Amino acid sequence: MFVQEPPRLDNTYEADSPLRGYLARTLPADVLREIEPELQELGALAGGPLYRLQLEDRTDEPVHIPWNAWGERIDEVRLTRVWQEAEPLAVRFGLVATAYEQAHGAFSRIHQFAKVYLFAPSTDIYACPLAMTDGAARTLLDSGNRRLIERALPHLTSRDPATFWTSGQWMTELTGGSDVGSSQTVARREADGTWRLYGRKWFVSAITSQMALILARPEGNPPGGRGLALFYAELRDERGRPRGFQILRLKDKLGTRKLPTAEVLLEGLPAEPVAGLTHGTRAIAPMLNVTRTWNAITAAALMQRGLMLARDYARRRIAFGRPLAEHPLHLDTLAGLQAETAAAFHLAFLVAELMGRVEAEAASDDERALLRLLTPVAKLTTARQAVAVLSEVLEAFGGAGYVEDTGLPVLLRDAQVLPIWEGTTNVLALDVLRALEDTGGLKPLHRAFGTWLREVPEALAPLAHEARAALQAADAWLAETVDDPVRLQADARRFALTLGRAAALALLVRQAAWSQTRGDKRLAAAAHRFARHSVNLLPTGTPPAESRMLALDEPSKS
Ligand code: MFK
Repeated sequence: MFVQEPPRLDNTYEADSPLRGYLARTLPADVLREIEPELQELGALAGGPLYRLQLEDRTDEPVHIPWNAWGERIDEVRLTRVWQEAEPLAVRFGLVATAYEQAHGAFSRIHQFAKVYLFAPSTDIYACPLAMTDGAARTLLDSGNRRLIERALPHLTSRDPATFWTSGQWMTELTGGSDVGSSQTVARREADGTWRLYGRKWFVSAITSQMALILARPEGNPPGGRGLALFYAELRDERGRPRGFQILRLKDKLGTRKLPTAEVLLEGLPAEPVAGLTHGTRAIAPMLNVTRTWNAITAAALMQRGLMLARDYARRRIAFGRPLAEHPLHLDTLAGLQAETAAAFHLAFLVAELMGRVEAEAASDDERALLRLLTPVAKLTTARQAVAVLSEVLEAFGGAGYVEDTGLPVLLRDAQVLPIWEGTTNVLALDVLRALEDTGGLKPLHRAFGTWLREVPEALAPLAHEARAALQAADAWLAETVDDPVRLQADARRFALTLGRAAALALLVRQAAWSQTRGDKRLAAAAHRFARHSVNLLPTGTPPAESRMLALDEPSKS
C-alpha cells in the first residue's frame, strides 16, 4: 500500500540561502567566522530535535490553575514542553542578551536577529516573551531610570536561566486595543508614597513573565495617551504567588495557542513609575518598535519555514506520474512564494541592521530617520506577506496542508496574528504618516535608495528603475494629498505598502547585484519575480465617498 513520505527539514541555517548570502554581504569576514558555529548549531537544533518535539507536542496547550487544592489563589500557568525547553535555550544562545552585550558593535542586532530567525519557527511563538523582554530592556534604557535599569537589566539580558526574567507588556484593554489612550486602569498613590494599580487588562501576552511594563492613569490625570503613565511591576512574590492581580482566564485564540495570553484583573498591583507621571504611550514607544521588528523577523522566518517544507515535499510527492518538482505550474507557484519570502527577509533585516547602528551610536541622521519610518513599514508589509505565503504553502500540500497532525495548519494560524498584534495594518499605516512628521518626509528614503542602487548591473537596471518609480509615486501622492486629511487616511495603507514593497525590491536588487558577481543568480530571479507582483499599490484605491457607499452598502446620496 502506498504511504506518502512527510516533508523533512535539514539544518535550517545551512539550507537558508537568503540568510547566508545576506550575512556574507553585510558582516565582516571575521565576525561571520566567529558567529557561524552558533548559527550552525541553532540551525541543526531548529531543523532536528526542536522540530521533532514541536510535532510530538502538537496538541499540548498551557493550562491555568487558579486555585490550589486547599483554596489558596495561586494563578499558576503550566507551560508546554516546547516552551519549557525554549527558555533555557534562548538564554544560552543569548537571544536577548546579544543585542545588549554588543560584542560585535553595530552588527550585534544582525547577529541577534539571525539567531531569532532560526529559533522562532521551531519554538511555538516563544519569540513573543523574548520580544517583549528585549522591548522592556530597550524601554528602560531609553527612560534613563537608573534604579530600574540596575534592578531589571541584569535579569532581562542574563545568560543564566536561573536569573533570567522575561517581561510582559500590559497595555491592551477592552476600551483600547489600538486606541491605548482610552485605557481605564488607574494608578493610586498610597499614603506612604508607593503606587498601586487597579483595573482590567484584556489581552496580556505571555502571562508567565516575572515583570511587566504597564500603562495606567494616575488618579486625577487627563484622558488620552498623555494622561497615562508607564509603570514597572514585579509580578510574583518569593513563593511565586501573584502580587495584587488575578488571572481571570486564558484566551481561546485562533492561533499562537501555546502562548498563554491572559485576561488579568489588577487589584492593587504594587508598581513604580518608569518615566514621570504622564506621556505613557510616548514612554512605551521603544517597546513597540522593538517588538514590531521581532514581528517582521518572525514573519520572514515563518515564511521560510513553510517554503522549506513545501520545497522538500515537492521533491517527494509524486502526482500524475512525476514529482511535484517536475510540474511547471507547481514550480511557478513556489517561485512566487520564494520571491515574496526573500523580499520580506531583506526588509526585516534592514530594520534590524539600522537598529544595531543606532544603538551602537554608529548611525547617521538619515539612518535614524529610516529606522523610525521603516519599522512600521516592515512590520505591516511582512505580516501581510506571511499570511498570503503561508496560505499558499498549505495549498502546496493539497489536503495534507489542511490536516492538523501534519503540523502544517498551525503555520497559517500562527501567521495570522502577525498583522493583528503590535498594531494592525491600518494602525501602523497611520504610524507611518506620524513617522513622516518626525523624519521630515521621504528624503532619507530617497537617499537610501540612491546608496542601495548605486552599482546595479545592466540586467537589473529596469528593476532598480521600478523601485525608484514606486517611491516617486508615493512621494507624488504625499505632495498631492498632504492637505486632504480624508484622502491621506484613506490611502495610508496603500501608501505604506508601496513604501514597503519598493524598499524590498530595491534591497533585493542590491543583494542580487552582489550575488550575481559571485555566480549566484537566485536573488536576481527573485527580484524579477517580485517586481512582477504589484509594487506600487497607490492606483488601486476607491475615492473616499465611494468607499463609504461600498463599505457600508449605503445607497448613493446624489
Ligand atoms: C514574535 C512576535 C513578537 C511580538 C510579540 C508581542 C506580543 C505582545 C502582544 C501585544 O501586547 S499586542 C498590543 C500592542 N499594542 C499596540 O501595538 C498598540 C497599537 N496602537 C498604536 O500604536 C497607537 O498608534 C498608539 C497607542 C501609539 C497611539 O497612542 P496615542 O497616545 O493616542 O498617540 P499619539 O498621541 O499620536 O502618540 C503619543 C506619543 O508617542 C507621540 O509623541 P509626543 O508625545 O512626543 O508627541 C508619538 O510621536 C509617540 N509615538 C507613538 N508611536 C510611536 C511613537 N514614537 C516612536 N515610535 C512609535 N512607534
